[in-house]
Amino acid sequence: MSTERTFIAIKPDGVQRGLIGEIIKRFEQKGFKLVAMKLIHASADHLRQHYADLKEKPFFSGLIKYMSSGPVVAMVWEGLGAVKTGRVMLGETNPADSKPGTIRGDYCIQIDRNIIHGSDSVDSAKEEISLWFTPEELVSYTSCAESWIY
Ligand code: DAT
Ligand code: MG
Repeated sequence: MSTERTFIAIKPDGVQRGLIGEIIKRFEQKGFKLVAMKLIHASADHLRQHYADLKEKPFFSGLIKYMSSGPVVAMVWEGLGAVKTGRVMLGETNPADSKPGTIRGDYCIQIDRNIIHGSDSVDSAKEEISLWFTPEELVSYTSCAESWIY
């Protein structure tokens, strides 16, 4: 059983457009396990930390304004290849380049309103998970591993 974890967040536009259930459904039915989830209206400071790598980009301030404009659904999903497969399920950063069947390919059209975040590496996933969740908020499936089929 793989315990690789990825941080996934439904952005404010995804929440406002009623896509929470659809997005959770895709990760759940794919076979990943939900290990943490919360609805949170994140502060601009918190989001500046989350997107620290992008602070020199021209779109940074717009990105922080958008991400702090309403609540987001922050989640941690676990399973074999969760980071890479999660990114495949999201599609490309620009929805215009995202294939139908991916989340961004199916539900959005603008790069600056692309409804969902997903960690891009195992290392960044670890950093993001620790930024958004305390260790106590992450459940462990290890104790029930025998009864899980994958
Ligand atoms: P991703 O979210 O696919 O990991 P990223 O980390 O490069 O992409 O950028 C983070 C977010 O910033 C992205 O989801 C949407 C926004 N963004 C990226 N490039 C942009 C651009 N050229 N103009 C406006 N927003 C952009
Ligand atoms: Mg990124």
